[in-house]
Amino acid sequence: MQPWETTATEKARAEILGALRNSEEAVSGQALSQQLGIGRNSVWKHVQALRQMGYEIVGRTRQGYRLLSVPDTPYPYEIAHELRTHTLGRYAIYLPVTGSTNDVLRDLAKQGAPEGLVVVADAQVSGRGRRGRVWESPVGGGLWVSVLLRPSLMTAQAPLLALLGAVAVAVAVRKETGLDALVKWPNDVTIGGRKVCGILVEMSAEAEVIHHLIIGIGLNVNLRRDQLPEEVRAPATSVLEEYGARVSRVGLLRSILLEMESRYDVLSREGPQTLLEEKRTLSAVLGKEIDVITDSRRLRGLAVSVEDDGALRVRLSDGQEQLFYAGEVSVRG
Ligand code: BT5
Repeated sequence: MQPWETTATEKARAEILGALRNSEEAVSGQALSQQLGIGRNSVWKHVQALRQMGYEIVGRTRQGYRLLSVPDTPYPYEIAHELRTHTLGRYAIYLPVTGSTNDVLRDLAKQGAPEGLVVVADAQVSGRGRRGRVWESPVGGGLWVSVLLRPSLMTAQAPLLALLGAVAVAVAVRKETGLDALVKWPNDVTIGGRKVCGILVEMSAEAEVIHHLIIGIGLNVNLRRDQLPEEVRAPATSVLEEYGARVSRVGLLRSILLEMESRYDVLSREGPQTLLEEKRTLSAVLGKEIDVITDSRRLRGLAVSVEDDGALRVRLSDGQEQLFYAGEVSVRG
């Protein structure tokens, strides 16, 4: 049995939840026991375990069990419920706390895990940004998620998948909340000029061919700004802070997976044009005066366009145009 495969215990719990969700009336222990082919005592144990996980299930003698509420925790059962994707999120692993979801998924990818496998954690103790930077991942209100892809693309096209992640998050946030989420080149999602999400793409490749690619998404959902350390607080925000109310993390995750998948299908079939067009309409930087910070320099100019390979074209103060493939951007004024 592979670590990403559903265990018999998980299957039984998913079936119990399915039966309770589908029924307006209480479902008897006897009926569940028959449906699952297990004893009533085992049913009761599963129900107890589900309660501990935050499911509110009432049970009365002779009346049976009734599901009153479900937790907003990205358990695989919750992700799978009404998930409309064909591949992404069909297998999912939930961890209350881990080092980095990208690391967990990389190890599973090496063991042959299937495309679409999702690892999601409630907290990360060594969440990473790019170039060894720290990604703050406190418990409870974030979506710290990694998605495994096995694209037939060349390594040079990997930045397109970071873009795909950012566009999918921005669109999902817009659809779920109506907030004006934008994509900030190269890999952030911002709301009102503040960073709400960062994307970290890591891959394993050989001779220009990608073996697997991991899209790591860090999205501040139901976090208050004061749950983040002071040094990242000012330029950061969360969906909660902008929307003014909590939103379903699980619902948002399902929506992100769906938006990712539809764009991934189009990208694989038709190439990057549609994605790049969409990125242009969602861009937080195009047409703006910006500073571009690369390893060695800080340059000032006007963000003119995003090229087909994902590069940012900037018209510098001296009128010259330059392409940037990596770096940081800060929008001025
Ligand atoms: C990123 O890096 O923005 C990519 C972040 C990716 C995080 C996900 S979570 C799931 C998966 N597992 C991981 O270990 N990582 C991925 P970068 O562009 O380098 O930005 C990092 C900078 O963002 C930091 O130096 C801080 O300034 C800021 N920052 C850190 N935590 C933040 C947070 N929670 N919200 C907003 N900004 C934050």
